[in-house]
Amino acid sequence: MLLQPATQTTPAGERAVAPRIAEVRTVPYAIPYRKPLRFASGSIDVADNVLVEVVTSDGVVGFAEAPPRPYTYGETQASIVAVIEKIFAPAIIGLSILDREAVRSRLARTVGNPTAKAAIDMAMWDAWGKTIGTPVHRLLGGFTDGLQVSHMLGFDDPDTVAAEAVELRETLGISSFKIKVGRRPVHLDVDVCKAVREALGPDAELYIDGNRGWTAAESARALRDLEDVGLSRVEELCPADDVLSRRWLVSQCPVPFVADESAPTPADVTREILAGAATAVSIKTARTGFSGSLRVSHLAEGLGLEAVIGNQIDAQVGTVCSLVFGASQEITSRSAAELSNYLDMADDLLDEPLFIENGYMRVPKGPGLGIQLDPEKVARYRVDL
Ligand code: MUC
Ligand code: MG
Repeated sequence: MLLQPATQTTPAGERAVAPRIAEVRTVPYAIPYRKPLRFASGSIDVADNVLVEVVTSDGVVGFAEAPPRPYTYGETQASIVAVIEKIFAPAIIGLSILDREAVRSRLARTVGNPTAKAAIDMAMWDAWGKTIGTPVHRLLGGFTDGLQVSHMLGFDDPDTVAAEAVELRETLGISSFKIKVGRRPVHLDVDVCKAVREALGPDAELYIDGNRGWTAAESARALRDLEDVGLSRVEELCPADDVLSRRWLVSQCPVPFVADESAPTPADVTREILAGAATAVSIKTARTGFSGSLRVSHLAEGLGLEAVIGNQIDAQVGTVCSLVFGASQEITSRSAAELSNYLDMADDLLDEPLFIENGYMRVPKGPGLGIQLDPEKVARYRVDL
């Protein structure tokens, strides 16, 4: 369905024309991981994501993707497709591509479904950037041209994890690593962290993420046992719902304690920080899009918190969204960003793969997100035909 463009009057009184949202398409696809990632709350063997395309009344196609994480947010590939097709698309078709806040408000009538909402938001930004020939990175703030990369290391034995870290440093120059811990005896994870530190030496940045897998007492023991490893921060070691014990843990934690899945929205961040349940935040564009991530990063800035660009185990489209956003803001550019887990996938959808040089990833230069899909790959990996 082609709609008439939305006619708006600019403050200067000129007539300006903004395209409307004509169609919202979903393309579920599946690409296996060469090396599955295992962590305390789940594991990933296949990227069963949903590509979301927002088509404007001018025929411009903006896109982004939604990665389902059932064990964290309750979304599945099928639920993302269904909520977009049945609820979200009908609620926003006909609005201007610039009506991002109105779209956000209409989607917010439905609780949950964070990655479905985020992908629509980011696809709208991509469509607008393409419409006016400008990179989204510049529309968001354009702070710097790229980010230092941090890699997430999943569960394995100490030697294997250490060898993976060494290889990534030697081949791509990555020197920041997040080690997954939790839900297994503390000493196993302590051994992994010590092996990685020993293999990389003192200059590498190491931090850990428990995905709520330990109790507060186990976490406190791990922090003591890891004192010599020199961690720069720790993330979600125990559940935020263990309200008093989490506060007890955070009050004795010698490094920033990152809220990730416990604080995906500005309201959650406010609650968790004021409750003493965290002292830093993870921002994931996969769940807050660009419009929500701006809110969280500005809130973090106002509160004086470290804000780290996290990885929802994104494929390359999602990785570019994290990169574009992270490099657009000063606060998120200060820390290495978790951008590299797409490396573990067997293939991807972009016509030109992303690359990391000297541990650094540069923002693509083209309009919108600055990337193109390879139509042959989209056709090969889509699972709905
Ligand atoms: C992380 O930082 O927790 C694991 C599950 C998920 O949703 O994100 C990842 C990484
Ligand atoms: Mg995390």
